[in-house]
Amino acid sequence: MKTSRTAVLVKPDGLQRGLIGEIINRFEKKGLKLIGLKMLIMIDEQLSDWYVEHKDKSFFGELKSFMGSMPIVAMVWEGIDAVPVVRKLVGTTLGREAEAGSIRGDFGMSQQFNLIHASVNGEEAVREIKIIFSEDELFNYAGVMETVIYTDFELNSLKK
Ligand code: FUP
Repeated sequence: MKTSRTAVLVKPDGLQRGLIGEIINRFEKKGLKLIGLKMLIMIDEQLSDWYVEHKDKSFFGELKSFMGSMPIVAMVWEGIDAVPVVRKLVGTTLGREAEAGSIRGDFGMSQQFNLIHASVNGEEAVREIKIIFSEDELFNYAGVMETVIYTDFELNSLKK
């Protein structure tokens, strides 16, 4: 068991669809802890960095211009296994095929307009968080609900 941080973006379509509150609500209710939150328009340099793994793909330019066309809401969530937990809540890339109950499965139909981004693994999360947040924009605070979200055993294993 390991606590981890993961980066989430509510994309321009998620903003326009009025899903910011719904998305935050789902993560909060799951028991994840919000440690960073920011609204911004990502600049081209940030987007080229963010999507570097797709730089040779045909959709790269279109994806970047879509993502930079409007403000997005960036968040950092923390919890035990936060990266895979959040990926599961988000659902698979193509909205039409995403699992019912997931964010993309419940609210999306498209591949590019898939509402939300979530880090794919721990390394990517660290890399992505740095693109948008400085260390002093991330908050370390005691979550009073943690003792009912996790058992003592789980909480103690985090301290080891
Ligand atoms: P995901 O990790 O589920 O966000 O998806 P990917 O890393 O595979 O894709 C990154 C983004 O590129 C997705 F949000 C949607 C977009 N995309 C397209 O626009 N067209 C494609 O053919 C594939 C992905």
